[in-house]
Amino acid sequence: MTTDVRTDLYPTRGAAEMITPRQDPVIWSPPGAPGPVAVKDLQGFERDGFLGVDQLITPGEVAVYHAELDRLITDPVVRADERSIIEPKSQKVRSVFEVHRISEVFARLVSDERVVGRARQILGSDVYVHQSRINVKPGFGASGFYWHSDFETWHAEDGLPNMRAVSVSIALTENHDTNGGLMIMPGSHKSFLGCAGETPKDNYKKSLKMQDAGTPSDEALTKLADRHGIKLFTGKAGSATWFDCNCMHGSGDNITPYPRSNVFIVFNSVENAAEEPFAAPARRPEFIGARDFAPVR
Ligand SMILES: O=C(O)CCC(=O)C(=O)O
Ligand SMILES: [Fe+2]
Repeated sequence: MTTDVRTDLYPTRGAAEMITPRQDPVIWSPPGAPGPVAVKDLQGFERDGFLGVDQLITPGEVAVYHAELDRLITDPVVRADERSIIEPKSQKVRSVFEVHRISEVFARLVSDERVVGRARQILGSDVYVHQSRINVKPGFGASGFYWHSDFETWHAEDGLPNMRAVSVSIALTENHDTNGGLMIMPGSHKSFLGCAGETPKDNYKKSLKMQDAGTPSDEALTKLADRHGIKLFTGKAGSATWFDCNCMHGSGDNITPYPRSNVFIVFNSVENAAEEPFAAPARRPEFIGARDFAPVR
């Protein structure tokens, strides 16, 4: 057995749940640094942990990306790939990971200045893609994502040392208030909820379908929700939500007939590259937690 001598700013997966105040900035670029995000929007992001953009991509572009999503989820080779996660009940494709690597169309989206430029501005450096995925959420019973902080997983299982990552969720179908849209607790990104319980081996195989290790208790979620409230994100196809890596967030099932399909891209600062996991027996596969830290150009 080896002893981990690194400083761990965010202890998690121990004997008991515990709260650590955030040790990192939310906005990493110096005040006044140029970029596509307006000053007041950066301030809102700092305060709330998220930023909504009404139209990040045009309706014409939505059509292109949506067609690519359809192509990927109906391709039997993609379905059989380990990058695809299948809903246990309906046997439909739930997510496809690493879409920026398996699809030129999504690769273009990642390096689009409207996308990567915002990530660079928030993180104050060059950035690489830690993870990308499409979340399909078809109608008639697709299951949701239980409450979690992405950073809790990325720290514990992928070894991201600091809170210096940001996600963008771009809607490829309309996000109604009924079809399982994203919910965030505003301001929850300022404290880190370390979860109780050791990480089992190959946890990701189960956690991608249903979270278990890394899941907050009912008591902690009640406290957080009482303190911060819960905001539901709705918007037309082409709208986007940027959110900090440590936001407490989740989404409900989609029992409507209307699919809620999004593309997610997670940017991490090149100065915050993944190390060894802080609280898991082994690294997750690279299609979930990248080890190629080449900056997006
Ligand atoms: O958009 C959703 O339903 C939430 C997805 C999510 O939290 C994730 O992919 O980490
Ligand atoms: Fe998440």
